[in-house]
Amino acid sequence: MTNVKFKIMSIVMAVLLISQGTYYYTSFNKKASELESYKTQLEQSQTKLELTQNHLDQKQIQLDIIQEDKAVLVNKIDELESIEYRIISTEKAESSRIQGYTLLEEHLIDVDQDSVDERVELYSDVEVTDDGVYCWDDGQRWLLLVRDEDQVYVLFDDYVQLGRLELLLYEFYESGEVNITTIQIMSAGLFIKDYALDTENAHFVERIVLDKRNIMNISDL
Ligand SMILES: [Ca+2]
Repeated sequence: MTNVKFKIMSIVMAVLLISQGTYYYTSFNKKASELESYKTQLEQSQTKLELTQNHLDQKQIQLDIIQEDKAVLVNKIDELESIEYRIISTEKAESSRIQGYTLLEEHLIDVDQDSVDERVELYSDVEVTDDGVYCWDDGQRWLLLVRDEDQVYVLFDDYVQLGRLELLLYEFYESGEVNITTIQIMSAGLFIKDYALDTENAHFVERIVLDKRNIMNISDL
């Protein structure tokens, strides 16, 4: 090989090496740039994911609250639907109604708030001796009346086996509304009923507050 040929070959080799070095350099820069871009996108995705997760958490909290509210409403509806009401209208007072009964309690109270007292009367057909001793049997009929002049509301008229009927009267401070509650205590049952007068419609509404039957009452009766 002549000296000239050797020089030419050297120049060609140098050009090839330089161009290949430039290629690798350019390729490396491109790879680093893409990597950086992907990393940035990943960080942005991570941020979006966290924001979305926070949003989901807040929605889940709202959903839990709504579900709790729904459960409360369902319970209230079930409770109201399970309440049994009975309408008690007035009837003409007949003395025969209380024949054979003994008056146990009597209360004068203005139930319908017309400034005239009604008479709340609790009777039982228990016999009383001349000495005033009550001869309680295994069971008696009990009668609870609200007497309004010549009309009566018969709130309770039933036989109570191995038990008694207790009467509670109470008045609401603000409205002055009077309610009557009976507690029927028996060896095999326990019943609480509440009576409120609907003055607009002139009838009582009986609501069963507690109804426990087929029980063995272990309290002292
Ligand atoms: Ca009255």
